Amino acid sequence: MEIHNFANIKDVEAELEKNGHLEAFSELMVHYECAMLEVKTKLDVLNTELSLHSDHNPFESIKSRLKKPISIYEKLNRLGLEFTPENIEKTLNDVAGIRVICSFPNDIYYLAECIAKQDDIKIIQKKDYISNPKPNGYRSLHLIVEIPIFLMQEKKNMRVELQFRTIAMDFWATLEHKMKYKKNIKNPESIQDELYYCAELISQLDGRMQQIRTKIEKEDEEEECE
Ligand code: 0O2
Repeated sequence: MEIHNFANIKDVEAELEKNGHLEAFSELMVHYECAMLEVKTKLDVLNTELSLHSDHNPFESIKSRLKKPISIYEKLNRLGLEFTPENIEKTLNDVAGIRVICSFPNDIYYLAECIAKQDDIKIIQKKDYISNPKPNGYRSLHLIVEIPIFLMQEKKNMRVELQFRTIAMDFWATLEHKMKYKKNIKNPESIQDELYYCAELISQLDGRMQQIRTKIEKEDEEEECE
């Protein structure tokens, strides 16, 4: 298979055009966009409904993104696969991605449970990097979900990657991601150790914030009973 170093989106489009895949690729991207919208709406509905029953929203913000064509190409390339719409759909789970930033760790599991219970959603994969953090300290809950989208002529199941994190986990992951690309680091081991240490501190903070919130909720419940 030919390996290209695409400089920009125009090069990727030219490659797809050359192989007669551009139209199917564009259509597939629209389908992923629709699936992302469906999942995002479900989360917004849950957030609105849950805020009725408690004094805070379970999530602070949602970010969604479609994987860039160049990143899709590179991932297929790493897997030794050709850049075709069929391979994208068959192999990749993270073309459509949603990141949900929650206030407290318990909100993450509660929201994920609410999503998993919905009967038009199928959980394809669950990776709990909160209970089992990555060796570098990375924490988040990852779900791959399958959701139907209703198009003019057909109903189609699409996969979307969902990442749930607390504000604190997102703070760490965002900065770590930025620093990952820094080349020529003089002492990589000690940097890794430092980042791991920060991840542990952040996890302790999340735990303490959760304890404070649970305490406040208990006090509120006791007051209501009086
Ligand atoms: P981007 O730009 O965020 O999309 P797979 O996707 O299954 O082939 P993997 O590594 O098994 O690959 O998937 P996993 O573990 O579910 O992680 C995928 C995504 O989680 C990454 O996407 C990151 O967004 C995030 N992630 C995983 N590990 C780390 C980490 O150590 N640090 C940070 N900051 N983020 C992490 P991409 O495609 O790498 O990037």
